Amino acid sequence: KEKATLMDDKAIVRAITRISHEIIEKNKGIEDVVLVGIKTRGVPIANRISKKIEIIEGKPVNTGEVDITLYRDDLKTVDVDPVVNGSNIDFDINDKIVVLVDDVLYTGRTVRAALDAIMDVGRPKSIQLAVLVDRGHRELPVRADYVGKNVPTSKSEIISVKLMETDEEDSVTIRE
Ligand code: 3GP
Ligand code: 5GP
Ligand code: MG
Repeated sequence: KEKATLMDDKAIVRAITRISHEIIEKNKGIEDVVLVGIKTRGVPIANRISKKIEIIEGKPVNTGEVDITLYRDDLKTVDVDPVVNGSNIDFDINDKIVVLVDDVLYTGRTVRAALDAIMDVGRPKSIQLAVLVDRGHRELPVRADYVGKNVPTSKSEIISVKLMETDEEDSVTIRE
């Protein structure tokens, strides 16, 4: 029941700043880089990375979103896979480096569904993954290229990610 703070507002800003620099470094610039946030909270994180990269590189980065519906309700653990509910990517992703962005990486099933959504839109050169929190327990061969914070969790723990854009505060907390 107790809540422990894993990241405060400053830690979230620093993690997003670092990830932005890592994306630029790994890809030797942002020439072919586009960002795609996974709804809900992957979207504001993608937008923040986008703004940060534009400040650092002086050039805008195309940023879109995909909506993956979790038919599986994790809090009740009904094993149904998440499916693509729609996407809003109004730019060309062919031969681009697509950086998928989400708040929490857990089993990897949401990311797998997001890969489907992206490959429906075009044929990127490559797809990378950025997450604010990796809580472990992967059920698929999915790993993140950029991680804000690695948080070993038990399956019964829940990570709460709050962002100004959706929750009027920036915080990452953990509770049982
Ligand atoms: P998000 O869409 O912003 O990522 O999964 C739906 C929402 O429920 C997610 O918001 C997520 O933040 C929240 N949530 C909290 N704990 C869990 C959990 O253990 N599993 C899943 N799937 N979602 C969780
Ligand atoms: P996965 O599909 O990898 O199991 O879960 C990833 C998605 O489920 C993320 O988009 C995230 O919203 C949600 N999720 C899974 N576990 C948690 C958690 O502990 N906290 C939060 N906030 N979201 C979670
Ligand atoms: Mg999410």
